[in-house]
Amino acid sequence: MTERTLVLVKPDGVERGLIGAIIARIETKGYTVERLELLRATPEQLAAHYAEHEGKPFYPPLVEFMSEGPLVALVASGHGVIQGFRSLAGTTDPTTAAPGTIRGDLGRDWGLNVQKNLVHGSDSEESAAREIAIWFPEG
Ligand code: RTP
Ligand code: MG
Repeated sequence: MTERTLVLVKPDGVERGLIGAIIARIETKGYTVERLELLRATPEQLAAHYAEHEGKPFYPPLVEFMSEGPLVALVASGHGVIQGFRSLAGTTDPTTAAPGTIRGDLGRDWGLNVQKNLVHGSDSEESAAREIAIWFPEG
């Protein structure tokens, strides 16, 4: 069965005009974009999406950052896309994310108390199913 993952181009990526560059990396890797929407996250969506991080010091600034402008939610598909997109995205901190990755090539430290790191990708099949339902509730 073809795997699906939930990708977010976070508000920093939209603001910097990197939607196209990020989607191009997904497509040139060979994955298929199945759903795509530019939207403003609701507090309910962010609380559900980041439930695992509630209570951590970076949670309040993270939710604030994710609310500050529109983001792109998309579903990408292909064999191995969950791990494949995480690999394309690079590690969480853009300062040290490997060159060649989205975060490593396009991101950096902006001196803020949250890591503005351009993208999110689901980290497991369970997360992907849960997160796709949050951002594409109509199915
Ligand atoms: P994501 O969930 O967004 O794909 O990123 P991730 O798995 O690499 O990182 P995770 O640990 O799940 O953290 C979620 C997001 O929170 C922000 N963060 N900031 N110490 C910090 O400043 C800090 N730690 C995490 C990042 O935006 C991270 O992507
Ligand atoms: Mg994560």
